[in-house]
Amino acid sequence: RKPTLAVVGATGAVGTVMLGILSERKDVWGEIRLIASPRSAGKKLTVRGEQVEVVALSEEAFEGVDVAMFDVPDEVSAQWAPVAAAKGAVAVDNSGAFRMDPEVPLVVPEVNAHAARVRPRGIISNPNCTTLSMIVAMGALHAEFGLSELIVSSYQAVSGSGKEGVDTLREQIAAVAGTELGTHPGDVRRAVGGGLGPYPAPIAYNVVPFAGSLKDDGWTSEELKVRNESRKILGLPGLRVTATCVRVPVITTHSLTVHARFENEVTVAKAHEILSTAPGVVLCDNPAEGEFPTPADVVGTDPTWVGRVRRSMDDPNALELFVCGDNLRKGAALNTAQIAEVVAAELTGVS
Ligand code: 2RA
Repeated sequence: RKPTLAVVGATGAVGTVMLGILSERKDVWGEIRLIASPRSAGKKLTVRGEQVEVVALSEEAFEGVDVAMFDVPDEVSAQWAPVAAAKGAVAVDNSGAFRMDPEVPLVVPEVNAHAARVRPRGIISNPNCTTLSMIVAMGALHAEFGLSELIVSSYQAVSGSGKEGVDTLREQIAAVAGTELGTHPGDVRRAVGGGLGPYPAPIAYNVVPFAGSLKDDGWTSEELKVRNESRKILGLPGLRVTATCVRVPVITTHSLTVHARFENEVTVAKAHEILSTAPGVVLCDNPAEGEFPTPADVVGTDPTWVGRVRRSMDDPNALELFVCGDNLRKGAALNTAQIAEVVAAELTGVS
C-alpha cells in the first residue's frame, strides 16, 4: 500500500508551492489529504491534476495518515504536530517549533538523511530557509575538507516574510517607481509613509540589515537559526558560525555570501569538482563570461546554485562563495517533500 500523506497548511504560501512540487515529483503517495484552518475547509485545490477538497484541521483529520507535513505558523505546529504523531503519523514540520529539540532530527536529505530514522517524538523538522539556501553546498564541501568555521551574510527575499512581505515590496515599488527618490536622506521613507509592512525600514530602493526578531546581545532570530541549525545538521556542535542577515528587495530566492574555513587546505579546482558533482548543487562559476547565480535566474528552480568560488587570499584553508536558493522551494516545500519521501521509502521498505 502506498502511504497516505496529509498536507497541513495546504492553502498557505508554502502549501501552494508544495502542491505544485507534489504534482511534479515521482508519485510515491496513495491518498493526499489537504488540511487547513476551518475557514478554508470545503475549498477545492488541485494536486496531481485532481481536485481535492480541503478538510478542517482536527484530530480526526489525521485518521489513517502515515506522513503529515506541516506548513503552518510555529504555534499551530507546536499544538498539532504532536497530535498527528500520537495518531501514528510521522510529522514533518516546516515551522521553528521543534528544530532545536534534541529529540527531533533536523534533516536535509542530501546532507543527513540518516538522521530522519531516529525520531523519538515522531516528528522531523525542516530547517529555516536561510540555512537551507546554503547548507547542501556546505555539507558537500565539509565532507571533503572538514568545516571549521562559517562567516555568512544573507540577502533575504521578501517572500521569506510571507504574503505581507511581498505585498509591502510591491506597494513600495509602486510608490517610488519613476521618481528621483533614493537620492536624499529619508526621501524613500517619506514616500512609503507608514507602509513599512513587516520591516523596520523601507525595503524598496534599500537593504535592511535586520531579519527576524531581536534576540540577546543584538543578534536576530534569523542569525541564531543559521548558527544553531548549521551545527545540528552538520553534526558539528562546536562549529564557529557568524551570520549577518539582511533583507533585500527581491521577491523570492535567498542569497548568501559565505566565508567557509576548513581543517584542510583547499583549492578552487577541488571545490569546483565537489560542487559540480554534489547532488542538489549546481555550480555556475564563470565570472569572465558574466556567469554566476542571481536570484532573478534561480527563482523557481530546485538546486542550490553556487558561484564566485575563490580561495581566500590570506588563508589557504578558506573559500569565499556566493550561493542562491529558492527560499520557497528548497528553502521550504521541496526539502519537506524530500524528507517525507525518505520516510515513505522507509515505511514501504523501498530504499
Ligand atoms: C525569512 N527565514 O526569510 C525567514 C522565513 N522563515 O524571513
